[in-house]
Amino acid sequence: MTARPRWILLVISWWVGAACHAEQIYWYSVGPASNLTSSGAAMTAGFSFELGVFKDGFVPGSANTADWAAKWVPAQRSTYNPDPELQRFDNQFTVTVANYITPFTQDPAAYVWGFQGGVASSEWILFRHDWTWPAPVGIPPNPNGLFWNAAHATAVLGTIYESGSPFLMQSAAVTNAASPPTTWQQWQTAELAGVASGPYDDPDHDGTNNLLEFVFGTPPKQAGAPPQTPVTLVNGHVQITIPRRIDHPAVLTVEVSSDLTKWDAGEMFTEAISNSPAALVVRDKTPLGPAHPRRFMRLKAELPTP
Ligand SMILES: [Ca+2]
Repeated sequence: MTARPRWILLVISWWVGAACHAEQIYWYSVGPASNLTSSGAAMTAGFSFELGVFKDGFVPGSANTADWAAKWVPAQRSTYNPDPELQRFDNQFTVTVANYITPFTQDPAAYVWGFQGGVASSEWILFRHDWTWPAPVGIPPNPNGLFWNAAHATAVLGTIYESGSPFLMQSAAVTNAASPPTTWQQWQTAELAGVASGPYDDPDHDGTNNLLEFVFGTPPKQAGAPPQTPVTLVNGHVQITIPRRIDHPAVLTVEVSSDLTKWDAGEMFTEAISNSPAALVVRDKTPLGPAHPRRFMRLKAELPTP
């Protein structure tokens, strides 16, 4: 008869111990609310919000947007919900001993970065309040968690009206800067629910497989024209412009050939002219001429090895 009370005591002890080693961050915007892009259009489900910090003591500002993505260390992502009755993002993150690692251990300022990636232009909003990344064990222990409400925040980029009028959040247009990366797995989960979701499947039957839809940021469930990769001639060298999504990481290789049979790639054969958010530009090192009256190019896309 004495064994049962002892068992209950052990369970209670474990539960209290676990609760003391985690801090909850509830981060959210209150909705429904008017949340807009720079053009005044309503934010869509294409918008993601990430909770995170910048490493190396980096302080983001409107003048250094090109450096943000390289310094950004996200803890969690939330997709914006455009449902008219919701119009918000919300999520909760549990800070544990396991995920309390550099740079989160250095009492960094915490931010929320909302973004919709694009090739020519992206939409961004970045904001924070007096939010400092917490330790897994609150000192003193915080039984309620932290509530980080976008309405209370100050925008580094974009605009926030705490009252929600004329809107709550509005993003700013950003060109020539990369948004935080969206991995193949994240994109697959978000874009390919309910259809053939392998990289070489083509559920919308438009001839562009899912991997290339990912690379170019086109909708994989909505048939469209093939991605355009303009080719020009520069001083006799063939040059291809690939307006790929730099925030959708994939391994891209341009191969060149004189006969469509033997294909070559690598620094001996091609030269990367630029690799900007707007496009990857690659030039054939072999000029057109009597020895090479015809030159061909093709693009190979592969998923990054994990
Ligand atoms: Ca397709």
